Amino acid sequence: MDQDDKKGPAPSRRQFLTGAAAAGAGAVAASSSAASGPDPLITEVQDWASGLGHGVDEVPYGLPIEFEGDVVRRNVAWLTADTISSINFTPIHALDGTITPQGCAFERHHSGAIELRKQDYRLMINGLVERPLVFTYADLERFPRENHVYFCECAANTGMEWAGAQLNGVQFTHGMIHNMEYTGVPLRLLLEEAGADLSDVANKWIFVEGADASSNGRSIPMEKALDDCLVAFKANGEALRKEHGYPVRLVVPGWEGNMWVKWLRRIEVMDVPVESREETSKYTDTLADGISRKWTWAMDAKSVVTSPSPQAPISHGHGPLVITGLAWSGRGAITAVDVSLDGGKNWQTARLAKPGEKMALTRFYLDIDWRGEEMFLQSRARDDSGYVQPSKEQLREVRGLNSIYHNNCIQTWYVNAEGVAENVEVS
Ligand SMILES: Nc1nc2c(c(=O)[nH]1)N[C@H]1C(S)=C(S)[C@@H](COP(=O)(O)O)O[C@H]1N2
Ligand SMILES: [Mo]
Repeated sequence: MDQDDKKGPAPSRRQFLTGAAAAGAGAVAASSSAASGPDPLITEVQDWASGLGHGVDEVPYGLPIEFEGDVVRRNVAWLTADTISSINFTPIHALDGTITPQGCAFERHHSGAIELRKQDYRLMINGLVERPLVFTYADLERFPRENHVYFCECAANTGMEWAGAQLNGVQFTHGMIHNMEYTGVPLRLLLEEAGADLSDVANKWIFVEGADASSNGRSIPMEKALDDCLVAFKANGEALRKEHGYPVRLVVPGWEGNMWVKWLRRIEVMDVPVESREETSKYTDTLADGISRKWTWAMDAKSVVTSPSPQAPISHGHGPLVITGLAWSGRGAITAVDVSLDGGKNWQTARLAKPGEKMALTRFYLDIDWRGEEMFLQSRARDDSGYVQPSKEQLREVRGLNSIYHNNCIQTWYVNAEGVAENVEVS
């Protein structure tokens, strides 16, 4: 549709689609005009129709087509001193559905992504066990396995936004998240195999370590370990990528990404938590009074509009607009997502692509007719524990301004009359 459209009466969606088709133009191409004559893309034989394409085997393992070359992980250079202990971000503004392809799923490592061959892989379970055991990769493959889709969110996701709107792109504000289908062995089965002491489970812990130099050691309550943790070796059907912990990583559904130890090498059964660096000085929230809150494991319900957003402006002019985004909760399943076009004054219920699944990303859509009005776009997630995603103000009332981690507040994008979006804060 072109700008003249503003003046006339709004066509219905049906008229609009047939009208555009009759004109031989792309249904929502703002630049097309019926007056410009026949479209050579339709009336003339193109190269791709007059020659042959690639044969099979041209690319034994396919990569995205070159035209999608901007759908890549990106980092923010000033955030960390180097790329070895650093983070990059998933291009969630350019993805749809819920599954994150491994190749563009964010990476976070403390001492770089290591190369560990399956045949060199060992997993030790020791401590309060009847039989300390070492599993090889081949051993793990002989246990009954399960498939589950879960999100993994770094506790630092959205952390740069506490004090005010900062990074102008949903990839950077919310891209420390990915969502994959994992194949793995329930950790419970391996703990049972080693004869872990399961008396007084409420006071038992495991301490998990990776094989990389940082080791990223974390304490996990035994109840969680027995409940739903997976020792995973496949993601989205294929081997884990090196950067996601090849050949084996721990999956800790709904809980902060730091606990999802990659290159998993040792699990010690204990009756106390270790209180390691990663769970004290890091990944801990300092409250307004300067006191740090101990243990914040589950990632509270959160959502964000991924398009339109600063990296995904509205480029098609007035008329039908698909507003879309992601919602998730570390405490269960998303039951609903509300979307506001006016900074939280009025809310509409979005359409969920599928019913929310436990501790997995949920895709939502709101289909509107956009007439060029300015918008303050927000989304608000609700989960099956009854929790409602808080505004930034509400979160600050409870947590103050000293926090970095675990920021699950409502995000606002200002969209102007041209469809350009910007990260802003409304209060
Ligand atoms: N061994 C090991 N495991 C690790 C880390 C690490 O540096 N080393 N980083 C952790 C952090 S902070 C996060 S957020 C997740 C990130 O997983 P990803 O790199 O697959 O996205 O891995 C966690 N597991
Ligand atoms: Mo993290």
